[in-house]
Amino acid sequence: MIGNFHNARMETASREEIHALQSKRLRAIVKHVYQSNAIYRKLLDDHGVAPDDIRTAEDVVKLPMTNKDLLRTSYPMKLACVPRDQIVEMHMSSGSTGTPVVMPYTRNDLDQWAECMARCYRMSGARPGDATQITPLFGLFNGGFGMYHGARAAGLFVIPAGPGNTARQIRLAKDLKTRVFTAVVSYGVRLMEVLQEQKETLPDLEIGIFGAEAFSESMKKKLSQGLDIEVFDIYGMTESGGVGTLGMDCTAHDGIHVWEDQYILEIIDPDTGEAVDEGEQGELVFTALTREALPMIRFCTADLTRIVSKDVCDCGRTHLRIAPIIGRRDDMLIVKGVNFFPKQIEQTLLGIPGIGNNYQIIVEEIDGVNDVRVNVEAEPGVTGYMVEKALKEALGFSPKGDVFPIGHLPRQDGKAQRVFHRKIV
Ligand code: DLL
Repeated sequence: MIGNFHNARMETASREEIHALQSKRLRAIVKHVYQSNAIYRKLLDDHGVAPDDIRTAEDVVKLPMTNKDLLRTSYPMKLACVPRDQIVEMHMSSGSTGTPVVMPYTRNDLDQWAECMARCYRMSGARPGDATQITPLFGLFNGGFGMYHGARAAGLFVIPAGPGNTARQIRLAKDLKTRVFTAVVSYGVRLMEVLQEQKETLPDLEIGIFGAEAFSESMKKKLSQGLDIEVFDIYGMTESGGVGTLGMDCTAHDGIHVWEDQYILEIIDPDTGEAVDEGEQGELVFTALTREALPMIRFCTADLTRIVSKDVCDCGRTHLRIAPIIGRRDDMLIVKGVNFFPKQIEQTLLGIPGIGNNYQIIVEEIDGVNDVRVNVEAEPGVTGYMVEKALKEALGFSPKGDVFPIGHLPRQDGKAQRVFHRKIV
């Protein structure tokens, strides 16, 4: 299976070539951050490492790790590594708590983002001229603009729809013959639900590019069957430079290809900071090799995954593949001694016939002890007992299950909030 490429030479470069490029770029980026930013310089000095200590890609482990806190304490742009007049765009993630994270871009950074994102589009089978409906928010969230910059670079026909107004989205998709639909996962689900309610189909739609949220295999299957399209799992974050920068799965659907000429990837044990054995699950840490305005060095993402393979893929790409993101480290729930991620609940719920796509996980703390309640939408006939039984089989304990009619639970246009914490006194 030979895929569609945006940059065939780079996407199929030998691993030796990628390694040589990573080494060269790592040397350059470490010099860049050291020379241009006092906070980075102090971080490296305190860690006892100088730019000249960095020779090859493996030397990345000599560098200090960074995380969201560093970005927050240097709000808004104290960590920027270029003069202000070189900054041409910014995006921001607010997260659920605290100071937001601001990510500035130079012109070259926008090209870098567009390159990564264009590779993702072409990898999905999107071709120049394809009508591409972009539904993530165009704003501080990186989703809309990233998909836009990439679509321009890939020569696609951009429909900058933004989120919401699903009836209008359907009309646009029909009238303009949308072939590629991009969305945060839960908005893809919304589109499917409204089409089903209206007994409508979108015959021209062939490709769905979804991400930004935990994405279970059951949900991928449901979306691909419900919309009759091929579904892709796209990954990226504000700190890496936005959607698509960290890659997407290809038509072989055997892991997310991470653009290794642009990022060095490590998978670490979050407790010790040491590398896990290859193939083991851990926290993804990346170093941005080519960004100028604010390249993150050894950024601890809190996202958990594992390396699937470094072999050449059936699609011809040589860039390593990681498993779909399991969840964020801080999303892990511990209830009655059992550790689990919201995605496991989703996977289980979707296995129950008649169950809807919208659910809430309520973690109730009573006297310091956690209990969990799952609210889920379902067709008539599905009972709380059925939900509790399925969850007990999957998780080993039985959360309370409350079933609501389809359409009853609240929905959001952006990322869906799935987990709610309540303290009961
Ligand atoms: O969510 C970027 C994005 C936009 C990706 C649109 C895909 C589509 P942030 O708002 O900074 O950026 O959130 C980044 O979202 O650390 C993950 O925890 C989660 N995330 C992103 N993509 C996926 C995915 C965008 N494919 C955070 N699967 C990341 C699971 C994802 N989680």
